[in-house]
Amino acid sequence: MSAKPPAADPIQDAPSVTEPMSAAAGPAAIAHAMKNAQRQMGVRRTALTLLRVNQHEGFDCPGCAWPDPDSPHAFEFCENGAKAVAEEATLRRVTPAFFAEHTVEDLAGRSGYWLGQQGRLTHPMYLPEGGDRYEPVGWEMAFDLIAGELRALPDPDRAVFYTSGRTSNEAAFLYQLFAREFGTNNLPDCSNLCHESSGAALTETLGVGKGSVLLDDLHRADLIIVAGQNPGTNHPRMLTSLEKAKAAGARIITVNPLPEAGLERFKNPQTPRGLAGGGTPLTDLFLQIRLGGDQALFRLLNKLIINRGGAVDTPFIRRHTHGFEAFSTVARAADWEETRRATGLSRTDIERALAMVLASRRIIVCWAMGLTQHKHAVPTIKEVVNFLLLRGNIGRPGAGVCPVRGHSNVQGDRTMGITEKPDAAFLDALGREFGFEPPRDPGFDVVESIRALRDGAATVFFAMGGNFVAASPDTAVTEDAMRRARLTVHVSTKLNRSHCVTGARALILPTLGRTERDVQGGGAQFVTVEDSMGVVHTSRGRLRPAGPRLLSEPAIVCRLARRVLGESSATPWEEFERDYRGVRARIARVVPGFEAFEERVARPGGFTLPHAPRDERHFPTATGKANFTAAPVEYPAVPEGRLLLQTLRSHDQYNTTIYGLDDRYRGISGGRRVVLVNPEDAKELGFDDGAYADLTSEWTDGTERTAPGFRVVHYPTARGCAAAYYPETNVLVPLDATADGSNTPTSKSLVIRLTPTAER
Ligand SMILES: Nc1nc2c(c(=O)[nH]1)N[C@H]1C(S)=C(S)[C@@H](COP(=O)(O)OP(=O)(O)OC[C@H]3O[C@@H](n4cnc5c(=O)[nH]c(N)nc54)[C@H](O)[C@@H]3O)O[C@H]1N2
Ligand SMILES: Nc1nc2c(c(=O)[nH]1)N[C@H]1C(S)=C(S)[C@@H](COP(=O)(O)OP(=O)(O)OC[C@H]3O[C@@H](n4cnc5c(=O)[nH]c(N)nc54)[C@H](O)[C@@H]3O)O[C@H]1N2
Ligand SMILES: [Mo]
Repeated sequence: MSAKPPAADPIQDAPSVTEPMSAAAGPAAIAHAMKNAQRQMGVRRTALTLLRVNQHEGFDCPGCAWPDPDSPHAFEFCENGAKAVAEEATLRRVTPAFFAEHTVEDLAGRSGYWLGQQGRLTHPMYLPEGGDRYEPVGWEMAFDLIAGELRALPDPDRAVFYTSGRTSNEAAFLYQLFAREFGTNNLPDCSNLCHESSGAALTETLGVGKGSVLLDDLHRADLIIVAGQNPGTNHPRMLTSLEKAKAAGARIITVNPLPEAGLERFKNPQTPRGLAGGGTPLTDLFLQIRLGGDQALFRLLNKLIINRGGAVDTPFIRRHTHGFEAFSTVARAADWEETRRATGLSRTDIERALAMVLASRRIIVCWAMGLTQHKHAVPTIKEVVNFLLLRGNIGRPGAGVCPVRGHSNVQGDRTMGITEKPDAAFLDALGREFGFEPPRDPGFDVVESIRALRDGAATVFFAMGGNFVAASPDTAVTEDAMRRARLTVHVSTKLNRSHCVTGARALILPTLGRTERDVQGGGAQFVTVEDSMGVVHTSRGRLRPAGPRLLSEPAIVCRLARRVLGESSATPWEEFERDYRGVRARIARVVPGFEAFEERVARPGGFTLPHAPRDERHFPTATGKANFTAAPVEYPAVPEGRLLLQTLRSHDQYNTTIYGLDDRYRGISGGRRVVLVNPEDAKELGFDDGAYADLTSEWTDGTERTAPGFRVVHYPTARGCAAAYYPETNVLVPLDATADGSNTPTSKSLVIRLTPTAER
């Protein structure tokens, strides 16, 4: 199988390469943010908008899910937050005239970058069966079309309702309610591609699938381990917290195959020292691990802790945990030689890490996609939990698990019931509140949805945000599956690839973004979101909407629900659309932790959801205790002459949204088709820096997938490992290559070989 990049891409991909940087942010970051924002929004709008980001009376940054401090700076944003805002608040528009000019085939030949640069969607658009381009359509007609298709289905499970993580709590709650009243739990979401492994591991071991630390804990920790995360690019405001933690005496261990600039040194643009000086060094110990070696690393550390007399917290283990004996038996079998093979780390490195662990009473482990997107992601995260449990680091101030979420409300969407595997208690409460019998069978996750579309088991695809075909694995398979649908519908702010690879008929429904005013019959509305640490707060946009025809996400769901469900639904959809307070009143009655929602969310900074392990060392697991687990150690096997490839983000993108062609901290500019390879490996394989290679992934079932034409960059990554950007490399990820226990695509461990690119 091979997939060509879009053919007629007018953007020249010609990467040039300099030395990677060793510090993040600083004045250059502000300058970049401003330049980019002014290009999209002009000077006045830039100033007005950026001042409102993450303020108590402002809107929640549509960038990442990192929490806001109690008293935000006047400029509580970062370079990449500013880019996310500019991308949405841009003055450019994609109008019906644009669609009249461009056929769908033409659009399908453009790069994702080009599509995104065209601006905000302004009109509902319809692609009729057999048509070659989208045409404007009225909202009522659009809802009729969708209702017609949905009602004609022989079974509600033939429809799939995807969600991306920017959707507010209110919209998410309404959306899942609509899907379930319609009769299906087919509610896949971007979590399936993201932190699903964290949720699975934490639910089994601690009883709650979320992080157990608050911002304050980070500032009180003795030791923070950041494993498999690049906060300098993806959660830049986290660097401020790490800096604060260091100032209070914390030490930081970074575990990563790549030396990432942000973790090396941080120049805080909010302090004089960060603006003028060399910044703060963050990482005290850098463990340059091989891709997929983390479980082995933590297992050996666990053995060494157990063997060290008095190092484990015996009273905590006795009182609060289960399975310690079985775990310690297995852990004792860990050995140095296997750990070295799995991790590539030296004994000295690991002994240094151990000494830092033993010297620390309060330890936090932070992680993101570097741990979640592997075949053995779930056991890896469970091993991190074992590590923390051994020394009582759960439910103690300054300690705990900190999975750092991606999308700004991806955690809240789950809390609101966006999941294909709802628990019975949630369904009971929902059914009781709205007087219907919710479906009980589990629905499709992302990978299962693709299979269902491919096999004809699902024929209608509806997306609340996101860019499903570009974010999903196995691009050729996914696109082919999408083309088999009867109808594809996208509620979107910006044009993307998923609008160009459609079912027989397709709709684009333009919606308001976070930055925009949302006025309904009941007056000006706000929405709420939940950050990565379980803090729920309001978000209020102030800008005039990108066009008069845009509807908010809650309004779209309410109108669609009325049209599809008709008399059969007793839910007051019209009232919900008029005034979101009505929605919040229902959330308060259905979702635990949201009692007195309206009142508590009105307080500056909002409120923190309860978290039993954190708050009271109560573990709502099957055993009623925190569970040690004893999975066998795994790590990827890489045959001779092959490399292990991770697919990651550049500094100039938000997932499938490409802001620009530079990856400043890594020294790459003007192009994205690059593959970073350790210089020793590159030499052994016969690739000079600057040579061009095709990347071919080799999957266990014998199939191969190729992405052609990548510039080889000699880069200081761990031996045997390589890195290239997503989504260009999604063609290489087999649909069936997923994590055990979470079904998340293994985007961080693909066995590949390089072959010289024949012609360019
Ligand atoms: N500006 C910006 N912000 C974003 C996003 C964005 O695209 N742009 N995306 C958002 C989303 S949805 C998410 S989920 C997060 C993603 O945030 P990250 O997880 O930081 O994103 P990635 O670029 O995938 O980076 C993965 C990191 O893990 C390391 N890594 C890879 N494999 C391994 C491994 O096996 N072991 C270890 N120890 N390290 C490994 C990589 O070298 C890299 O540093 O960011 C969110 N924030
Ligand atoms: N190979 C590989 N694949 C990956 C990953 C990886 O690391 N490697 N990471 C995975 C991860 S962590 C994630 S989270 C997924 C991301 O998958 P998605 O969430 O599906 O993708 P995004 O690129 O974030 O979606 C961008 C689109 O969302 C729309 N949008 C933006 N804001 C709004 C809004 O407020 N409302 C609505 N309705 N629409 C909006 C815009 O039209 C924009 O084009 O990708 C996954 N795919
Ligand atoms: Mo994500």
